[in-house]
Amino acid sequence: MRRFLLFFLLATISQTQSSQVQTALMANVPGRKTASLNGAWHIVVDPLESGLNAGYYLNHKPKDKRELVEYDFEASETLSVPGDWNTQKEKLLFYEGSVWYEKSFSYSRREHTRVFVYLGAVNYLARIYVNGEAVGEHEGGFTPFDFEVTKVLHDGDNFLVIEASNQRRDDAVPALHTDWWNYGGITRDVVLIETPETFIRDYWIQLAKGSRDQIGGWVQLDGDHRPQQPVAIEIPEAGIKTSAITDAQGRATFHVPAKLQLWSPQDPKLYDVRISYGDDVVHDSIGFRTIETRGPQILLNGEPIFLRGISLHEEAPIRGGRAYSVEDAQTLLGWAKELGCNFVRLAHYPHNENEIRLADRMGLLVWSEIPVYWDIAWKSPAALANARAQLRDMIARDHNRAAVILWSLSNETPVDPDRLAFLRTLAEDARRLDPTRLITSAMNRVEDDGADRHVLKDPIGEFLDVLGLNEYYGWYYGRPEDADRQTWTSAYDKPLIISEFGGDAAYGRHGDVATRWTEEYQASIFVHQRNMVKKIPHLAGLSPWLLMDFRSPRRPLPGIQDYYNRKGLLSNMGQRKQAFSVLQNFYRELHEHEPPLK
Ligand code: GCB
Repeated sequence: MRRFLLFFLLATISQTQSSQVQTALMANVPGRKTASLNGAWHIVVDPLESGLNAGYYLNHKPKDKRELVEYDFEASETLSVPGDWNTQKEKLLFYEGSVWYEKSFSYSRREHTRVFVYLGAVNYLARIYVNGEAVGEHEGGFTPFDFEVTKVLHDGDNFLVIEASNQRRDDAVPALHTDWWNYGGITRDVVLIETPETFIRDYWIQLAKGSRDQIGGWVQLDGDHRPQQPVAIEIPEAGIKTSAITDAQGRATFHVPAKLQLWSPQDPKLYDVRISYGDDVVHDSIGFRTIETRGPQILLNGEPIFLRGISLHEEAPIRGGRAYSVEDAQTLLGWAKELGCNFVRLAHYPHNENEIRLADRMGLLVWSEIPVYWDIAWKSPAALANARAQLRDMIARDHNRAAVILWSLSNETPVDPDRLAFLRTLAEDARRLDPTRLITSAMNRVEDDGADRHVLKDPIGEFLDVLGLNEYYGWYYGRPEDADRQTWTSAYDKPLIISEFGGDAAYGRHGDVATRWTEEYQASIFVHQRNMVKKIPHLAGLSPWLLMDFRSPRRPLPGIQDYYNRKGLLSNMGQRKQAFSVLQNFYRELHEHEPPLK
């Protein structure tokens, strides 16, 4: 036993030493030379996490008939990657714990190249091993990460083992309670990326802050030869061609005058942008627009805009489970368009990159959020470090997307000094990492100033640009018609978005407007919310709760919820409830009153 313990300790130490910590993300993976590792992976379900001690990552086969080895990936069942495990195998629907994934593949690296393994997302904790060597560990279920594997890859046969765990913890982000399914596993694409020895890791190419005719930005190289190197940026359609030299850290900054057709929901113009350093050439499709606030207004390209939005989870229509494909995103965002939206709130965590890129092409403005949801261990330095890393990576992945206008730091968090300090740190980070976009949070604590008068005074409002307010008149409190009498103001001269309202209805369940769970009741909530929000003086947008029904363990009511939150305007099978057309008509009305595009 002692000897075994010593072996285990040594194994753990050597793993930690060789393991990498995630640093700056690699931008624009779809625009690089990649080899997909998607498909069938062998799995071992490991509720007691014995695989770490037993060395599953070694993918060991018995040397002879005497040797005791108690796992065998090759003979084990498979799961499809990308995809959550909960909806692929019935026995795993409620599973929370560890699953080991294994994929064998053959690879031959070209000379003078480097190779990275890139994962779009693993929920929640991931430990990555290549050919039995630990290469890295990542925490956070919705942000991508990459690790270099150049030295551990063999020419020919290789294997990748990933331990994924969706065990909830009170110091994790999110912590123990959420109103969504804790879908576990490798939920987004896995690819190998081959790059030159020194290559373009990341770049920022957007309009310079406060300008509509200057592009400002930087290109970051990675590799031994990164200082004093020339990099070039070209936008052929706009006649732009410029170059810059990297500094000692490998970063080249540039500033260039540009006459551009600006991106907007009416005209989501994207330019082909070519970024090059020697033989390393990356193409991206980038839109250019400005976003700012003036008092209670949000200005897009200098003009006030009202955000006609809808909230949505990243849940697959019809098939169910975590959405991951472009087709999933097309269905979801297509419905948002049919509803008359120019805006989507992607709740409550960063969604797949393919969805943001589609929003860029479709002209949908995006609110993107990290899962600082309800109660978090506000005093825990580990929780703060984790939230900061998730914020950093959300911004890093999407900082060239014109569609994204709002970074959201949190949803419905309690008003308390520790939380204030926590969120202040996140706000400072967001401003430093991206001074061009707006910062928001969805809040739900208001003070009453007499009957039916509500004032949003949450102290985090001080450091946000846009205030999000979730309220559930007619569902969690009051009756739908009570909403008509409610007034909402805020203590800040800032734009206000009603970032959630709504109520549950099971598709096809009918009754009178006073009967809960019916389509009529839900539609009545939307009718009265419309009456109410029309009177809010600082209102800059809406993102009602929500586009489509989604799975939640908090919603067990048989025959109605069956473990789905039924606040969707569409059922999870894509059937429209009555409230869909109530909101659609309201958005048509609002659209007709919009000033014409200049
Ligand atoms: C909320 C939460 C959201 C829930 C929703 C509900 O306030 O922000 O995550 O799903 O209410 O249905 O209760």
